[in-house]
Amino acid sequence: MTAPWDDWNHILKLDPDKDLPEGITYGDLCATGTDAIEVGGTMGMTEENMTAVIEACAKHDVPLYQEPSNPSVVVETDALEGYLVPTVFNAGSPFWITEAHKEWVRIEGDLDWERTTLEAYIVMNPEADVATLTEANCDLGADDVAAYATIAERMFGQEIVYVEYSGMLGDEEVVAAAGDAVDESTLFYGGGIRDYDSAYLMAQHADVIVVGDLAHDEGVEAVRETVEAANDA
Ligand code: 1GP
Repeated sequence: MTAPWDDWNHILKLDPDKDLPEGITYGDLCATGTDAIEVGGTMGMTEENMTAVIEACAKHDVPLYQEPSNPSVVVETDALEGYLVPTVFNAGSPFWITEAHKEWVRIEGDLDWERTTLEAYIVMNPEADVATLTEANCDLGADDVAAYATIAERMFGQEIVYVEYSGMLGDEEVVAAAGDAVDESTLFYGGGIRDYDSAYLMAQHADVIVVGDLAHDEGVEAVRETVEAANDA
């Protein structure tokens, strides 16, 4: 069985709580050559702002996924290819490992399982909102991260392992160790990719690089460069 992300190199993650640069539209960002758009963020998420971005991107020809940060912001729409749902392996609070997910199922009953896939996050930037919120233990060496990646794949059967440095460029040694550790899982890397070189560096170790803030800070050309690097690596 192949999954869509087996063929991806690049994801553009759009944060509904952040503006786009002046003169840039969601359509422009969808046309950067990225393999998929993920709509998600940590702070300020609502069903309304999620829906607005999903609707704006749905008009364009690019696979569209929601990354819901908690059950109350899930948008049910056929415009989405699916839901990529974080579970934070190194969270200090169990809410972000399984409890949020339990609440989602308790409230909704059966989910759309065919379109719902977990992302096994390893959160590495202690300054990032996601680290604070989930009380993540970011004091991890490359060996810890590799071991988390291994248990995600081998013990927990995760299709996607996500090394998350949101807001800063990661330690190459750590990302390389995660890349070496996974065999069948797809390794996502996100954090601090700002240009061709940083994208190329991380794309050498990860299967898929995730670019976030750059789209909100710089716009289309900068994102396009990262797509090119992801495809070159
Ligand atoms: C955030 O991994 C993504 O969830 C991307 O990080 O915003 O730092 O690019 P940046």
